[in-house]
Amino acid sequence: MLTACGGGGTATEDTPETETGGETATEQVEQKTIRAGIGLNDSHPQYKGLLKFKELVEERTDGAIEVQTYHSGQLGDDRTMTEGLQLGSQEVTIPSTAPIANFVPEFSVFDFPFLFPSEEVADTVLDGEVGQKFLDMLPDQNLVGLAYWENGFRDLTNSVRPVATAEDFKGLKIRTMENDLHLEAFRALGANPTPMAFTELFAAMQQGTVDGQENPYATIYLQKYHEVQDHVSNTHHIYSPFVFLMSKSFFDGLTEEQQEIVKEAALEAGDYQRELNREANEQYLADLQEEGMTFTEITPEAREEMVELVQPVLDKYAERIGQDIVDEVNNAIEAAQ
Ligand code: TF8
Repeated sequence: MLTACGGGGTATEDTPETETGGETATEQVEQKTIRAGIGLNDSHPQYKGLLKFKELVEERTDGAIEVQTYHSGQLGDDRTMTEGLQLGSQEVTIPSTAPIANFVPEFSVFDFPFLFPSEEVADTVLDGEVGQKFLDMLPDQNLVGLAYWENGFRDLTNSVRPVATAEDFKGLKIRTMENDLHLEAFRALGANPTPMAFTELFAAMQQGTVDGQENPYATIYLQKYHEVQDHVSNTHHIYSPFVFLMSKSFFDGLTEEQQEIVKEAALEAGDYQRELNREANEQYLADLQEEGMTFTEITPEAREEMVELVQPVLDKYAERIGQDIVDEVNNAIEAAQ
């Protein structure tokens, strides 16, 4: 276990450069740089969590690992940044599970609509054995999953009409993440969905290419979607986890101690990020209404109808992903309640 007093001790230099000329016997710690990119902007808890990770890693490695942070999709969208990890053009990104499913299809199970009943249950399942089982599938893709962070419960916005029931989804052009399950679920609800990278979303709403989108309140508010959207409903249709990903080749090149440090820092920064995220999601619904958006509450009956409409899609994906692993997730969810 790691102690929290990273900065104070002696620098542990267990990778001496043995081939450097030899005039000086000074051991040199190889300087490493983590280029970490995320999709959301610098006011979002995702970025605040990343800054915490930077602080912890730099302090605990005595600066031997530097963390450079990039927000707002400066390094690309979730998919291209994840590819960047595989190619070695960046070392860290924190995508939603939906785009990760394009690399490891099993991850789609976390995006089953109405799967997680609460954030607390999600924490227990993701931080437990089942969550680890999914992280263990990542190295095959040259990715290492260090921790689950939180994007959160997704809620629908649009610029056409208030949405109270499945009926109201009819014909709405909704941007979805680039994930087949999302696409099919929105079709089943009667919407007309289009997959699109997050980085293109604001302009698409502004230009009317899409009528709406779905993301947690924090994203809706902090990305200023209220400037181009009129209506918000608490559909809470999907709980989106984030996964803290590191390039596997980079991770393998770290010393064992450094691997422990980055892993522990990702977990600790994740706790902090989840806390900020929950506060933000609570606070920003009121702010969205203050900005002039109408808010529509989804009744339990209306939500039940949505659950029924998406069920065939879930059955199809459970078969595709493997009923066993889907059952395992469902059992863990039940046990956590
Ligand atoms: C989406 C996701 C994104 C995040 C972030 C950009 O709608 O919810 O907000 O994955 O990395 O694309």
